[in-house]
Amino acid sequence: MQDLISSDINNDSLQTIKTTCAYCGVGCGIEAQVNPHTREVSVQGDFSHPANQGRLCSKGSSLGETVGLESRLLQPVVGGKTVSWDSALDTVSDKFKRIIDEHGPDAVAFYGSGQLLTEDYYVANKLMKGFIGSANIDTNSRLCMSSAVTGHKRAFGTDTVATCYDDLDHAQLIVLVGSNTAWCHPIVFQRIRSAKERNPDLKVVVIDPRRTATCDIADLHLPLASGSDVKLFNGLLHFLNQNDVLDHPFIEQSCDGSVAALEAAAEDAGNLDSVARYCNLPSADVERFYRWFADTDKAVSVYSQGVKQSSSGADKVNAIVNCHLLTGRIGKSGSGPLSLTGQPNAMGGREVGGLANQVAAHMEFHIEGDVDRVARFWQAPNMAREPGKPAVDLFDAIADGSIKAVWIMATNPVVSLPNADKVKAALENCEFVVVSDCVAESDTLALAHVKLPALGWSEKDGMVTNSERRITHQRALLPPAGEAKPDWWIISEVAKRLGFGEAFNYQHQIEIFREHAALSGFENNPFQRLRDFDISGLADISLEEYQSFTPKQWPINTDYPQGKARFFANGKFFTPNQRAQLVALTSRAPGNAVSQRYPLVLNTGRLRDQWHTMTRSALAPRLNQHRPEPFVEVHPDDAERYQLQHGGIAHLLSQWGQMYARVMVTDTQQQGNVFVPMHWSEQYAKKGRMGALVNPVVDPLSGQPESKHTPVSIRPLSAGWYGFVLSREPLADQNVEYQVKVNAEGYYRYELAAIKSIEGVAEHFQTLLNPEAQFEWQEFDDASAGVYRAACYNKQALQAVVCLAPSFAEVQLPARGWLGSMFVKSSLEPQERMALLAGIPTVGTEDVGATVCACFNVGEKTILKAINENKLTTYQEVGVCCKAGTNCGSCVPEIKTLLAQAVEVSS
Ligand SMILES: Nc1nc2c(c(=O)[nH]1)N[C@H]1C(S)=C(S)[C@@H](COP(=O)(O)OP(=O)(O)OC[C@H]3O[C@@H](n4cnc5c(=O)[nH]c(N)nc54)[C@H](O)[C@@H]3O)O[C@H]1N2
Ligand SMILES: Nc1nc2c(c(=O)[nH]1)N[C@H]1C(S)=C(S)[C@@H](COP(=O)(O)OP(=O)(O)OC[C@H]3O[C@@H](n4cnc5c(=O)[nH]c(N)nc54)[C@H](O)[C@@H]3O)O[C@H]1N2
Ligand code: SF4
Ligand SMILES: [Mo]
Repeated sequence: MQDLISSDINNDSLQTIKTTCAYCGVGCGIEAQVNPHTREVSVQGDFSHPANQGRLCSKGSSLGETVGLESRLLQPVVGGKTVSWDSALDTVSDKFKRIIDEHGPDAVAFYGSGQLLTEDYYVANKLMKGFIGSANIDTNSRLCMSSAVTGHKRAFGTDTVATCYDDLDHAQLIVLVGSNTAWCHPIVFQRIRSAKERNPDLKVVVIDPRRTATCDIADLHLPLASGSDVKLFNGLLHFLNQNDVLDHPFIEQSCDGSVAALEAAAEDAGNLDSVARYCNLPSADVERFYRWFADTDKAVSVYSQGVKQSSSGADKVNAIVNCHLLTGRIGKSGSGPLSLTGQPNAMGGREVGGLANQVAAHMEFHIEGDVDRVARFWQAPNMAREPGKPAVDLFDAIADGSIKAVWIMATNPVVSLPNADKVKAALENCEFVVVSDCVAESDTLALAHVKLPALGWSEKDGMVTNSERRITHQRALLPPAGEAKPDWWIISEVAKRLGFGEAFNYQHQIEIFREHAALSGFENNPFQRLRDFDISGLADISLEEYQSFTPKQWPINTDYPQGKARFFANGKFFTPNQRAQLVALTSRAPGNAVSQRYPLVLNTGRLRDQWHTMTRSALAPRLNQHRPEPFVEVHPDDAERYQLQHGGIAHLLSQWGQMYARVMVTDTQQQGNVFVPMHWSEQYAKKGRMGALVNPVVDPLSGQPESKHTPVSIRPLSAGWYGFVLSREPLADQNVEYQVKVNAEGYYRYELAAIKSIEGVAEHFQTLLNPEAQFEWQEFDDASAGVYRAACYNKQALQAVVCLAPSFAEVQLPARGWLGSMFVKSSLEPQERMALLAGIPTVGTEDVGATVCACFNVGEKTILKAINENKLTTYQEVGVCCKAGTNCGSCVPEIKTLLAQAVEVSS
C-alpha cells in the first residue's frame, strides 16, 4: 500500500505538478515546482484551471511557506508518548470496540471536516453509518454549509448548486449577501471586478451589516440590521409580484407553493417603508435594490456566512431562492442563486454524506428506500437508520457523557465551535479523544488521548470539489512527513481492527473514489434521474485517468460525460413531482436579543490573510503582517460610550464566556455592532479565543450555529502595563490578560498587557530572556515617561528586545517591523544599537508600516510615500509604482483607502 501511495511521486528531480489550493472553496488550480529532496515547493496559478485561470490570492501563493516539517505531527502519540502505528491503531480500535460493546454504537462519534479529501470523507462516513451502526458523524460543515444544504433540499429536493462561476461573467446584477468575497473568495471577487471592468452596466449590490473590503466594487451597499435578511428578501419577492416581473409560465410548469409563498412574503414585508425600518436601511436604497433586481433577467445572488450562520439561515437561503424561482432566473447563463462553499472540499463532504442527517451520495434518511439502497451497496451489517447528532448537540452529548469516545479529524472545535469553553471542558472530561491532524499543536490536539499524524496538503492525494461542483485532483507533491499517513488509510486500518476488513481493504485511494462514484449512480435511473449527484461516469476510472484527471463539474454520467455547468435548465427538479418548492417564510429575530447587560451584537468572521484557526496560515510570516493581533472593531460612538481607545485592549463578555482583543475604532461598523475575527486560538492569543463568547443557538432546521449574532458587553482593560517582546526563542505563558504571539521571519513577536502593576516586570523579563546572564543586556529606562526598553545580544546578534510602559501609546512605537529587521543581522552597528534603545529607526532605514500587499510584502507607509511623491491617483498607478495589488488584488480596496486618505490630507 505504502508503495502505491509513494509511487505517485517521482523522487528524481525538480518537477512541475498540478494540484489545487489547500484553502478556500474557490478551488483554484496550482502549478507547483517541487524539489522532493529539499522539500522546497514554489507555487503559481494554473492557467489551465477554469476556476482561477492562473490567478492565486495571498494565501494560495504563500502555500510553499507552510510545507516545512517543524510544526508537523510526525508520529502517532498515545498518552503523551510516541508509539508505533500498530500500537496507536490498536489503542483506538480497542477503546472504540469496548465502548460500543458496553454502551452501544451511539456512544461513539466522529467529527470531520471539509478539509478532508473526498476519499477520506467517504471512508469515515461509511465506517460510522454502515459498519459501526450510528449516524453520529458530523462535520465542521455544520457550522458552514448546513443552512444551504437544508435550503436547497427544501426548494429543489436535492442539495444542488445550480449555478457556476461563469454566470458571474454574464450577469447584469450580482447581489453579494453576507459574503466578504474580497477577502474570503478573492479569486471570485477578482472575476467580478474584471466582469465589471468589461461591462460597465453590471451592478453589484453588497448586503452586509459591515462596510467590508467587498464594498469597494459595490454600486450599492445595504448595511442591514444583523439578521434581517429574510425580511429584505420577502420584501423583494413582494415587490417583484407587485411589479409583475414573475415568470408565470415557469411557475406554472415548474413550481409548487407560489401562492402561499407570495402571501407570506406580502404579509411579512408590508410595504417598502416597513421593510426599510425593520432592516434599518434608507427606503430609497431598498427600492433601488429592488428595482435593479426587477429590471434584469440576469441576476446572480451569491451568498455565504452572513446568510447561513444564522438561526434563520435556511429561511434566508430560501428567501433568496424564492426570488430566483418565481422569476425563472435559474439554470440560465448569467442568473441563479450561488452558495459559495468555504472549505476546499466542503462540497465533497456534502457528496459523501458527511453530515449526520445525510446517508451518502445525496441520499437521505427521510427518503424511502435510500437507507436500504446504501446498505445494499455497502453490504453494511449495521446500517444506521436514524440521523445522528449535529455538531452542537454532538458536543453537548460529549459534555453529558452519553458520547464517551470521539474521533476528531481535520478540524479544531475547541476554537471554532460556539460556546467553546463548554466544548473544551467536554473534551477534557471525555473518556477517549482521538485527533487526526497534520500539525503537532492545536487547542484541540492539546486535549487528545491519541494524536494521529495525517498527511498535509503537500502530501495528500485525492479529489476535492469546489463551490461550482468542479472536481479537481489534488496531487501529492512530496513524500509523507515522518510517519504521517493518509486519513483514509488511518480510518480503514481502524475499521479492519474493528472486524470490517473486507469492506475497508483499500490499497489505493482510487479504489475508494471508484466506489464513491459507483454509489452515486447506484439505482439512479438514467431515464429518470432520481438524484442530482451522479458521477457514475467515473466509476471505472483507470489509474492513469485518475492521475491525469482534469477538472470537471458534476454530474459526470452517460448524459454528461464531460460534466455540466448548470442545473435545472429544463425546469425539472429532484422532488417527487419534479417541481421546485417555494417556501412560505416569516422573518424572525435572531436567537438571543441584546439586553442592558449585553448591549452589543457580536459579529464574527474572517480576515484576508488568515485561515480559520491559523494552524497553517500563521506559519507563513508574511501572512501575519496584515493583521497581527486579534481585534475588535467598534463604531466611534460605541467607543466613546464604552470608553474604549483605538489601540487599547478591550475585555468582551457574553453569557457564555470572555476574551480580550485590541480595539479598532472604525465607522465601517454600525453602531451597536462589534466584529471580531474568528482566527485566534489559545496557541496564539492566550485569552483571545472568540469561540468562548459565541452563543450556541442554532437554526432549528439546519442545526447551523448563529455565529454572527451574540449579545456581548465590552469594557476597556484597565492595564497596569503594556509591552511587547521580540525574541528568537518562544516565550512561555506569562499569566497576563493579553498575550499574543506572532510568528515572524527569524523571531517571535509577543504583544502583552496585564492588570497587575508594572513593578518588577522589567526584572522579570530580564531573568526570563537572559537566564543566568549569559547574554549582554542593554537597557534604557526613561523613568519620567515610565518607559522601559532593553535589548539583549548573543555575541553581536540581537537575541531579544523588550519594551514596557504603563500606557499603550508608548509601546505603539517603535515600529515592530523595523525592530524585527535587526534579527537578520549577525551583528549590529553601534548606531543601530543606540537606535534600538531609543526606539527610533536609524537614518536611512525605512519603517514600511503594516503590510498591505502580502503577495509582494509592501507596507502601508511605502504605498503612502509612493502616492504622495508621485501624485498617484489610481490603484493601477500604485501597482506600476510599487507592485502592490498587482498579483491577487485582494489589497486593492485598502490601496484605494490609502489613496482617499492622501487626497484628504492634501486637500
Ligand atoms: N481569508 C480567508 N478566506 C476564507 C476562509 C478563511 O478562514 N480566511 N475560510 C473559508 C470558509 S470555510 C468560509 S465558510 C468562507 C466564509 O466566507 P464569508 O461568508 O464571506 O466570510 P465571513 O467573514 O465569515 O462572513 C461574511 C460576512 O457576513 C456578514 N454578516 C454578518 N451578519 C450578517 C447578516 O445578518 N446578514 C448579512 N447579509 N450579512 C451578515 C459579516 O459582516 C461578514 O462580512 O470563507 C472561506 N475563505
Ligand atoms: N464564531 C465563528 N465560528 C466559526 C465561524 C465563524 O464565522 N464564526 N466559521 C465556521 C466555519 S464556516 C468553519 S468552516 C469552521 C472552521 O473551523 P475549523 O475546522 O476548526 O478550523 P481549521 O483551522 O481549518 O481546522 C482544521 C484543522 O485540520 C488540520 N488539517 C488540515 N488538513 C488536514 C488533513 O488533510 N487531515 C487532517 N487530519 N487534518 C488536517 C489543520 O491543521 C487544523 O488543525 O469554523 C466555524 N466557526
Ligand atoms: S481564492 Fe485564494 S485561498 Fe481560495 S482557492 Fe484560490 S488561491 Fe486558494
Ligand atoms: Mo466554512
